[in-house]
Amino acid sequence: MPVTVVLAMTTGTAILEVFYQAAGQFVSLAELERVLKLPAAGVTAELGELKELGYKIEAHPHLGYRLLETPERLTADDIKARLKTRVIGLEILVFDQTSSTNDVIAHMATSQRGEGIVVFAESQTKGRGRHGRTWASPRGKGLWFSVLLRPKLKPAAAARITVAASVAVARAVRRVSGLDARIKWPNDVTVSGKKVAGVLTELSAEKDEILSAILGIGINVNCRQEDFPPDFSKIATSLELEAGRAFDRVALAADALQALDGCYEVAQTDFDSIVAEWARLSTTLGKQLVVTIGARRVEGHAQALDNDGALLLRRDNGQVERILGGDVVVERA
Ligand code: BT5
Repeated sequence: MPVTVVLAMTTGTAILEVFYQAAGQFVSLAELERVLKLPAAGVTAELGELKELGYKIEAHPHLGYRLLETPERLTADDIKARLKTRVIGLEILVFDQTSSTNDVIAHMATSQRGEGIVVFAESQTKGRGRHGRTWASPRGKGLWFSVLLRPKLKPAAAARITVAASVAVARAVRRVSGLDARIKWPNDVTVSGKKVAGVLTELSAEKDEILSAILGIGINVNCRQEDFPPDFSKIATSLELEAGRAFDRVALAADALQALDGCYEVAQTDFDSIVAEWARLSTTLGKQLVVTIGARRVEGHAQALDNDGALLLRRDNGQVERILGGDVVVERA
């Protein structure tokens, strides 16, 4: 039986939640005392801690307090304060540095821990992509995180998770930045044809059951060209490079987790609607593709995604091939 642990909200989360709900307006000391269940001295001590973390809070003798500015720093309290999710992000951890956030979650997955825990890292020393490729994770410039999932899906349908996550990331990037984020099958989110985010789903399955799915997501937020290896200029980009301005990573993290929470649920119950959104955002669908799967090369027309999240490729001889994973080498109209 999976165990779900519902954690109590920390005071930091609660106080920020009050400020976000107030949307820039003043909140009285009495209201803060009531919500936080703390005496005035306790409230001011909490406010002092937030200020030390870089939050700019204005104090007014009659009106109370209001939040003016948040720091450029990922904290679990702040991300949680902005979330209203069902599963994802019930517990959030932020590490300064780790090998790979997928490894941290893999370690947790072996226990009976319930799904939804999210681990972020400001930097990864061994960030990875698929097939052992390296994922560049410059410190403080992006969102590098992993989520523990225990989907009620057959292992054969695990690709649904990657599809749902790509849709969620594209949706969040579009909403927060206004950029025209698209999805390149199977796991890239792109802007202007360059990769702005990648998804890595790692599965642990037994017989016909998924024990855990570790969903790793990397989003290049405020990376500059010099933060990437030199050979990335043609393949990789970031929200800042595309929009010409920096973005609030905490806001994007919360938006991405919120979108993920919705897409993850729908992926298990009504995958067709995820596929419909994927199709609207896809750069792959309807194109003539060359896909490499290990040493194999398959050429054909990208027709659709099936119910398991596999790509249906119609070859020149009319045969339709189901493809799970692989790399698209060329996309032609
Ligand atoms: C991916 O693999 O796109 C999956 C990336 C998942 C990264 C997250 S970060 C949090 C979690 N922890 C991890 O260790 N991983 C996950 P793939 O499709 O194989 O693409 C890898 C290729 O993308 C590399 O070979 C590079 O060419 C390119 N690449 C590497 N770093 C990049 C970056 N930051 N932005 C854009 N492209 C990158």
